[in-house]
Amino acid sequence: MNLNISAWKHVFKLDPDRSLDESALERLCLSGTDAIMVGGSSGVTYDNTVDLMSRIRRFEVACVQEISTDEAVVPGFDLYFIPSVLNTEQGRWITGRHHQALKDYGALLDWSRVVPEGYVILNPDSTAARLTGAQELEEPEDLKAYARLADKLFRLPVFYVEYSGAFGNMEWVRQAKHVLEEARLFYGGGISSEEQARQAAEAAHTIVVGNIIYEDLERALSTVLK
Ligand code: 1GP
Repeated sequence: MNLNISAWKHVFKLDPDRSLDESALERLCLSGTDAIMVGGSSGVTYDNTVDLMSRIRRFEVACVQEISTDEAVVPGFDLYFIPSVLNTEQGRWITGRHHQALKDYGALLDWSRVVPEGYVILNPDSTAARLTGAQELEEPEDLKAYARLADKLFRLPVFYVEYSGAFGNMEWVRQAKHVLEEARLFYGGGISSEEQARQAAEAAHTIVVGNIIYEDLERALSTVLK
């Protein structure tokens, strides 16, 4: 198991609100991916998260939670990724909900397991964009500015470019990666073939594959590049 996120090239993101049979889960966990991330934008509960975590735990692969609601934080994951949305004016998605969660549980957290993420949500039709009021960017310079904001101003270890549900503009992603000095660029959104995985892997540090798992498992597995 590799918990050094700087070495991660590929992550499968599983949604606790969607069903996956045992053989599919086994193939994903044994695929050679660097980590299984558990999280989603809607329908995530404590119960469905515990259930999925315990099934993934039977395998050696790193198993991490991406927290979208503090009601579904489950002990026992290897790492906890905590997103803050950078391209919204709605403060609750930047620091508001985080503040409330830390007020309640801050003293109990194992900070060595926490990975803060700076999120930029670029597909306006995605659930995450609608939920958080993500603002559209006009040009790659906007994304580069957010990359610097995450890397240099806030010193976040992960800059996450999220196109959830659509394959994004890899030239924008590439340009954003080039301005990062410390942070790692995670790219997720619409990767549904080996070819797209190659393009995204060339533009980003780490690629995240979600939806296609539930649509075409073979194609999802082909995104783990050998
Ligand atoms: C979603 O970035 C991930 O949070 C992956 O996107 O579901 O479109 O693969 P897809």
